[in-house]
Amino acid sequence: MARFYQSQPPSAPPAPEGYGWGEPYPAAPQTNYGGQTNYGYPSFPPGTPPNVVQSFQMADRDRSGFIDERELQQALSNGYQRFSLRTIRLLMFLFKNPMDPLRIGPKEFTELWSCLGQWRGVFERFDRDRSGKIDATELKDALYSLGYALPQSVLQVLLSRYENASSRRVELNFDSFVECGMVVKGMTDKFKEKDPRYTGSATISYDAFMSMIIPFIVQYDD
Ligand SMILES: [Ca+2]
Repeated sequence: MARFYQSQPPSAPPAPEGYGWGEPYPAAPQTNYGGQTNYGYPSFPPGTPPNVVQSFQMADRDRSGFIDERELQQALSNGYQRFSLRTIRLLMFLFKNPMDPLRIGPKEFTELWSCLGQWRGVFERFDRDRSGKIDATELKDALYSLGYALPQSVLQVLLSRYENASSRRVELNFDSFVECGMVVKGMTDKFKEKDPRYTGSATISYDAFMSMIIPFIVQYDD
């Protein structure tokens, strides 16, 4: 039986933890923000790069220590990349604090930022023709490098979302690439919960299946 994902990426290890996407960050932050409170904020994880702290604080206009989807969109757009609200909602859904599904705090924001940095690294590594976009072949290779061996038929369905009438060749900008990546990662992670030994198959009840998939589709299709 074909395995659609692997427990370990076959090649191309992910970018280092804490990579600040959009621009390089100093190898050793000059100030340790971990444990510090600014404006009564919940703490950032130790070693959080200063630009991550700054982006969060700039977006959190009401100084609540949490940011909502609009503020997250602003925080991530402070660089050069604007994310669609659709991608933002998907990111919120995947990185949410279980206690507060509509807002994220410093811890979730830092994890999200680090994850985006890794996906930015993958995007740039697999944009082999340097077009600034990821085509179908580049997407397939990129996902494979991360351990997601998707069947061609599934890839086609995934990409069909980004087709438009004027161009038959689908190319993804970073926003759409992240959206695709989060869908694949998020749904694979859900499946892995039911397949802890990574056999590639799982037995799942109807109720569990629906509970697993429906919240995801609602977010993604919003
Ligand atoms: Ca390309």
